[in-house]
Amino acid sequence: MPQHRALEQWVDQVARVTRPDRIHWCDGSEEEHQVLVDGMLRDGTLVGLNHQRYPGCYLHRSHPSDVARTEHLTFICTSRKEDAGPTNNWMEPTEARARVGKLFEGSMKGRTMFVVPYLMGPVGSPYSRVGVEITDSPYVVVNMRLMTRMGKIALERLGGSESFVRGLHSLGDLSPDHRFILHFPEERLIWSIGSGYGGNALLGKKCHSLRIASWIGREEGWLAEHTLIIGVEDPSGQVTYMAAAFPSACGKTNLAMLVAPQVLSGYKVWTVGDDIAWMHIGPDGRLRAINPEAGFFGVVPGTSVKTNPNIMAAVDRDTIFTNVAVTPDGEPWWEGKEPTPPDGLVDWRGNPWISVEGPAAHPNSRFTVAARQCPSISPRWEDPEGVPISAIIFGGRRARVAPLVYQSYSWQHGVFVGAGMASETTAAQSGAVGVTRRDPMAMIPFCGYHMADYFAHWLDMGRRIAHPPAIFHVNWFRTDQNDRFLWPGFGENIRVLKWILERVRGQGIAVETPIGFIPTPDALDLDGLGLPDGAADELLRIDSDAWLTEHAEQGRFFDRLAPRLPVQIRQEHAVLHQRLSRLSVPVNATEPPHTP
Ligand code: SAT
Ligand code: MN
Repeated sequence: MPQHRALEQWVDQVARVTRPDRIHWCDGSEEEHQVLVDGMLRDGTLVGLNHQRYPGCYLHRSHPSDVARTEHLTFICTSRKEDAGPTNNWMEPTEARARVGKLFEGSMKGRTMFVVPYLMGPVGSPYSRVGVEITDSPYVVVNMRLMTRMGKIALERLGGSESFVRGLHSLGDLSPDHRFILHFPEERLIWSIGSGYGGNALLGKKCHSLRIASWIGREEGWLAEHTLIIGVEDPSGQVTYMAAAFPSACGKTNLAMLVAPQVLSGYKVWTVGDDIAWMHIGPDGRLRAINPEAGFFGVVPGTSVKTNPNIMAAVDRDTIFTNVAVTPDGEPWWEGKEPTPPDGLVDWRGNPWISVEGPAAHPNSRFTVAARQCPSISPRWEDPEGVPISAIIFGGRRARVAPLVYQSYSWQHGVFVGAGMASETTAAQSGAVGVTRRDPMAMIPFCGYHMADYFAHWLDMGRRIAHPPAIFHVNWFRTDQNDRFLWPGFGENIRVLKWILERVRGQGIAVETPIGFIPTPDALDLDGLGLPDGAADELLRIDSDAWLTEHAEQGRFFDRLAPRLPVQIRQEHAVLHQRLSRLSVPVNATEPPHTP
């Protein structure tokens, strides 16, 4: 199939080192998919599920030590250490090649090497990019087929160009001691060995579309962000597009597919993307977002017809489940699917489930499904020009500090709000769960360069966008004194989106506070929600002591980024401190300041 010299040379060179038994160039066809699936069913890599109820669905059980991204084994290999910055692990490129290159020697012996050309972004979009992943995992190939535009279509787009991201992946021996996920942004190169899981192995996703793309985006003047993209349709039929950044496993997929409750059924959310956005300044001076992905790799536990009916309707066919439990009828099962677990479950490791030993499905178990199967998919999700973004929303899990929603005063202040973000960790990354970590723009694990330069790039983008989006912060996870969530979340989040929509149109009541514009409790449409007395006030309360502590923690984080930290971030940080010692002043329907 290939007639591409640079690509062929690279494939030959990799084959000489990794020594596979066979090389297969993937075309992305249905026949190829079936052959791969049949092979994996034979060797146990995939387990068939109940094909009456779940046609075309399969289960994959990953190695029990390989169930999430391993950030401590993820490296940025820039020639200068300071370009990777203090928040990334760094390895010197020559050392990285020597150390990890050894692990690739003969790593594909006895296996097939798959060459997987893929396109990130809609076919025909000027913003889309080609990558090629070489992998010895057929599970990776079938996932890449769902998550990207894979095969022939990508080679056609590549044509004779040598400009593609190279990704080399091998399962190696799957041992965490021999696991490395390396990025060489200057060479547009990714090396990943020792993991078959999600973001470690599907190299088009976090490795290419965020770590490498963020580097390219800074060079070329665009943004590669860890954000969902939605269109919010109001009762008049007007659709306003928003991008929202949350750390992994904080509900991006659910927000991207939100279904409004009956009282607000005039509002509809259209899904453009659930995880990543590439945003360019369009000819119209607006920020235009495309979803580089073609599928969803979402967290399964907690998903039900109540929390996300759209994804439930999507994952009942042609879906790959990873690390879920199985019922005796061969149906996939996970915590939160139904209130009571059925008898006779087999757990994610493949053993009879014993509840005291932990959940039946792994907390980071995932579904992989084509985006087009989602009933809420936007008619414009493959618009080659992207959708115009009117609001950027940052968010995280904060039990106490952050209010339900607030709006920044300007682009610069909004960049500071994103830079000051923090969230409590989840099962999406290995390590302790529930620990607060600073996670600016939800990009800490995914920014391929120095975080201070990243803030500078955001500030610079603001100067260049004629009509910049307004910037907000939300927190669905605020709890009361008894650690109970104050906000019901899920479909009810439309109430917050509605206020955001009003604000970007210059409407919506807000009060000016030290941290930004906050809605008055009456400005939020809480009709029919039945929040307990005082809950709305508590959700919107700013606890100045907690904020002063937060301010100090932000300061310690910013200190780590000095001396590259942009002066504007320092200024905003200082101004926040001044404002925290002032009283709130009520204002009415203030036009949000749109100029940076
Ligand atoms: O495994 S992934 O990194 O792709 C999923 C996530 O953490 O968002
Ligand atoms: Mn993510």
